[in-house]
Order: sequence, then C-alpha cells, then structure tokens
Amino acid sequence: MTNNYERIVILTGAGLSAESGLSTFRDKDGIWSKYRIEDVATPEAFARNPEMVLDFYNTRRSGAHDVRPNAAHEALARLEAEHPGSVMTVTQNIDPLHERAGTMNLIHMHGEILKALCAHCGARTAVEENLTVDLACSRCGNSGGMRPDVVWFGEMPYQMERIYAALGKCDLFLSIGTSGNVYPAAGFVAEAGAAGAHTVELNLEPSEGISMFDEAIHGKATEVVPAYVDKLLKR
Ligand code: BJW
Repeated sequence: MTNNYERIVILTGAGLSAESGLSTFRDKDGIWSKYRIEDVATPEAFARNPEMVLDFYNTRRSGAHDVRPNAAHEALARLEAEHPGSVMTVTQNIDPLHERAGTMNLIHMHGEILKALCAHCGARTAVEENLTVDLACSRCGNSGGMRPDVVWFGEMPYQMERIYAALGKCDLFLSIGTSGNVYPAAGFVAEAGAAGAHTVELNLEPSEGISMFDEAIHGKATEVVPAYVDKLLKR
C-alpha cells in the first residue's frame, strides 16, 4: 500500500511533552490541580495580580531551558522531512520541543514561553530571563506591560486563518497528546473530518472528542507516535 496522503495536519498538546518531563494540565497531578485558571491564565488575572502570573510563567520558562524533545517529537520531525506531501504541525504547547526536534512548518497557536509580548505596543521579543512588572519594553520603552507571549482564556489563538485553511484542505488529521477540552483546537477534528480527511487520535486515553475520530490509538506518545510514523512512511 502506498502512502497517498498529500496534506497532513498534526495537532499536538501537553501529552506529547509529558515524557520530556513537562506537566500536562488536566491529568491528576497536572498544572490545573495546583493553580486556578482564573488566577494565572486570563488577561483579567494579569491585570489584577501581574506578579503572580509572571511568577507562574517564570517558573515554567526556567523549566523550558534544558528540556529535550522525546522520541515522539523526533518522529514528527522525521515525518515532516520524509513525507512526500505537505505536513503542518499546529501545537497548543508553548514549549520549544517541536523546533528543537527539527520541525519547520510549525504554528504555536497558544504562543511561546520563550517570547515576551509587550501589552503596550505588541512587540514580540525573545526572552530567556524572568519577566518582572518593572521591565521596560525594548521597542516602546514602556514598563508594566511585559507579559509572556501566550494565549490566555478569552484571547484569540494565533494564526487561525492559516490553520483553518490547512484543515479545510487536509486529507489526514492527527491529534496527539491533547484532552480535547479547549476550543478552538478541540473543534479541529470536526473541520478536518468535514473536509474529508481521515482523522486519527493518538493519546494516552480517549479524549473528550473521541467519537469524532475515525481511528484511535491509545498509549504513551513515545511509543505510539514513532510506530505510527514508521507505518505511514513505509506505506
Ligand atoms: C499523554 C501522555 C503521554 C498524558 N503520551 N498522551 C464554552 C464552550 C466552548 C468554548 C468555550 C466555552 N467557554 C469558553 C470557551 C473558550 C475557551 C475554552 O475552550 N474553554 C474551555 C475550557 C471550555 N477557549 C479560549 O478562550 C481560547 N480562545 C478562544 O476561544 O478565542 C475565541 C474568542 C476570543 C475572545 C472572545 C470569544 C472567543 C483560548 C484558549 C487558551 C488556552 N490557553 C492554555 C494556557 C496557555 C498557556 C500555558 O501553557 O499556560 O493552553 S490552557 C491549557 O489547555 C493550555 C493548553 O494548550 C490547553 C490544552 O491542553 P492540552 O494540551 O489538551 O493538555 P491536557 O492536560 O488537557 O491534556 C493532555 C492529554 O495528554 C491528556 O488527554 C492525557 O491523557 C494525555 N497524556 N501523558 C500521550 N505520555
């Protein structure tokens, strides 16, 4: 059998990076078991208590410096490099593990922990160190507005037009390591399915949207993703 998929779209979530040592959100010991969303992941939280929000992301940024991609990130980079058609990876993750594995055609729809966003002028800059409330923006000079470049609840995820255009044309959609709780990402399977794509979930356990997928493979990302990519590339 030949691999005749021409356009693949891959959606990834926190489960993909779990075996690299990064916490997921909704698992038993996940981030939302220790923090309340409304305290750290909304624009209102940042307006109310910027120190608390910056601390939350400063801790996660320091954890992102030395973190390494795992076998699942590497398999997806190999798929992009070796698949004869197009492969677009859309990640909800703010960590840099896809790019560290070598993925090039990548959209960080929920932003990037290693970037700062100036709420005053919209400048996006690389950031290695902690953000503080008195830090001034290198572009506009204003202080008080330097926030992590991440998409909080109630904010519009990035590059949605590009993502929906790709979903509307894809013939294979893979959803990997995401619980399917957060929209608009949770709705991508329906978009891809409506476009006629074959839809596959690869996750530790059935997600919220399991009934919408044509196929599901459950197991650890470092096991099921390389095996699936091998199968796809050998077809
Ligand atoms: C493994 C594994 C292993 C573990 N191997 N697998 C009512 C209905 C519908 C929508 C809404 C609604 N009310 C509000 C909304 C919209 C809202 C939303 O979806 N809310 C829901 C909670 C209901 N969405 C938004 O606000 C979004 N914006 C938006 O809709 O814009 C339009 C708009 C704008 C303005 C006004 C009106 C409309 C923005 C969402 C932003 C999400 N932000 C976060 C934080 C970002 C930064 C950060 O990282 O801190 O993004 S929340 C958090 O959840 C993070 C993640 O990207 C996101 C998704 O989580 P993910 O990746 O799925 O992780 P988990 O933990 O949930 O799942 C991990 C999975 O992996 C599990 O299934 C495990 O089993 C599995 N796993 N180990 C394989 N080893």
